[in-house]
Amino acid sequence: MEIRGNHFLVAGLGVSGLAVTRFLTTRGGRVTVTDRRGEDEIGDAVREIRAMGAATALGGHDPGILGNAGAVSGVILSPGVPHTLPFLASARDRGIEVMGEIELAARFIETPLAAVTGTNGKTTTTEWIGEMLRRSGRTVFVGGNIGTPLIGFADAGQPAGIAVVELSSFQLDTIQRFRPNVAVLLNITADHLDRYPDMAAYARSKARIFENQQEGDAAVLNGTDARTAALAEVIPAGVDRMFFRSDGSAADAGIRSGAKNAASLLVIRRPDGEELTFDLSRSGAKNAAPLPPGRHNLENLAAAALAALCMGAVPSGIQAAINEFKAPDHRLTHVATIDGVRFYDDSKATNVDAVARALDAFDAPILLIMGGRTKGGGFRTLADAVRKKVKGLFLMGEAADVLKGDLGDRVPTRMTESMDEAVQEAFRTADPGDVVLLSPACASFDMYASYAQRGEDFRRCVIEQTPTL
Ligand code: UMA
Repeated sequence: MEIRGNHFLVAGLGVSGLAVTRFLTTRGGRVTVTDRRGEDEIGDAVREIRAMGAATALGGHDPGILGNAGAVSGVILSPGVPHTLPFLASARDRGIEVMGEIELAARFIETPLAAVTGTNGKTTTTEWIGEMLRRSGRTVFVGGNIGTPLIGFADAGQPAGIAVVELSSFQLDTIQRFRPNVAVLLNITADHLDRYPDMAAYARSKARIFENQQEGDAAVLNGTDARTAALAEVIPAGVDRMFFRSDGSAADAGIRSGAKNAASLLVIRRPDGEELTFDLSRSGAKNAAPLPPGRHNLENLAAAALAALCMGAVPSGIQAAINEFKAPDHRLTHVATIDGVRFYDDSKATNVDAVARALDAFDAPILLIMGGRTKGGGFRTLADAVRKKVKGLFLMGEAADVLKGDLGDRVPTRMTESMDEAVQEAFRTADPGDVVLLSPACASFDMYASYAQRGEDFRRCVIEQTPTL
């Protein structure tokens, strides 16, 4: 793909759009950036791209933009920009290539690459693969949907021997030739139904991670999740298929109870029949941190170990990464224990399945804080779990009424106006031994800039509950 002297339209000026503009302009490309937000709303990034020499068309995606911008040879989309917008249809009609940031990056990357997608667990698994490879002596770039966009890795001259990337369905929607050497599909449950017409369309988007794989590549799938396992049929012939499971039944990677059930083992069966076992007790580890809680994290671990082995990790590196891995923040993160009440921040749980997993991870009664901006699909699938595990429900944000309608008849429910009120009320209702859990099942954007900011606010509110002496 020729960049020098060609003109590109970059859609969306967030993290991806900024990185794409930098990549293209430093390689001699001409760039016009369009964003639905205006200059005032975007702020510094506009100055930054102008300093790079880019032109701007802000405050909307004018359908006439392709004509006004001069001959455009490619449109590069940020993941948050729907690939179905009218001005993109008109670009395609004119024979202009429309691709996402991941596709653009893939065209310039030669580094062996592992990619991870799924509704939940992507970040933990991606980080875990990275850690297993680092502990095996490899240099690794970890990024994509988390942290540094993949185009940033290309822009920096690919300064690592292996790339491990988290991919969202939005990013997979706009690939063409992107081909990971190892592709991991963790699970598929309801999410982003505000952007996809139905679950089938969302699942098709996820399955695109396999579509360009070739003989010698590997596909790692969740054998316990029926919707995911069924997608094995779309994997091209010749690609090595591997399944992981967390329910104890046979798989390429599975979990087995250890001696006297005292500890669990991760067991990986090599194609030649050899078994590799990894101790999950973390006993004897120098800097041992607790293993991230919940059955879903055993699945994430099994998937990560399979993918890391395929990318060249050694067993001792995997064991070291099991012993010392600290899960990323805002995922069932223990914040504090006050008067015997344990507080957990699970702000990243932005869909119903993530909340179901969180509820499953605790045996104690739960005071559950939910709410935010709905992503469509409703919350009724949580009704049974809420009835069994939840002692009180504290709702906030735009989705509070819908949540009340879907779950409010199951347990005592209170509508709250703020995180402060939700945390105070939950704490007031809790008994020693109970869990206060923020696991919202919603996006954060009605009240916060990100799920991380929401999690930090929860933490602040919890800390303020600590009695001063
Ligand atoms: N915009 C438009 N037109 C539109 C929609 C958005 O111009 O129709 C503009 C917005 O005004 C804004 C810009 O696009 O200025 C934002 O672009 P973006 O939403 O693609 O966000 P980025 O900042 O580029 O971040 C994206 C990912 N965001 C989304 O997919 C929504 C980040 O994932 C990712 O880390 C980053 O690229 C680097 O790859 C975040 C995310 O929430 C963490 N992902 C979702 C998830 O994990 O569930 C998919």
